[in-house]
Amino acid sequence: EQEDDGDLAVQPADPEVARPPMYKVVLHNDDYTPMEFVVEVLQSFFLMDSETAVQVMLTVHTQGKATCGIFTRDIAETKSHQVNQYSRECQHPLLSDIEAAD
Ligand code: TYC
Repeated sequence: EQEDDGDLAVQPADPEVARPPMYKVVLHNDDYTPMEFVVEVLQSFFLMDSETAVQVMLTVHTQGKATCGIFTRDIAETKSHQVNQYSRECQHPLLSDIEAAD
């Protein structure tokens, strides 16, 4: 008699099945947060070197917003919340949010 492994026991080879939806953490410009504070936030929460952090900060300053990193939804939400909470604690109006990357 033939043994039936069943289709459910086999993981599909399609890589789309294993890839979770990704989210960008987006930083927004404002008129009051000091540039040095934004650079510090980018270095500490997104592990950027100082040159990259200055570049991203200047992109936000001139374009209005920029992506700080791309993560799974839970990580993106946590990073954005941490940035907003730390900025509020330091009494700066700096804000981030998340956007679907795809
Ligand atoms: N526009 C701010 C200033 O001139 C600097 C700034 C950059 C603020 C990036 C927020 O996400 C930001 N001091």
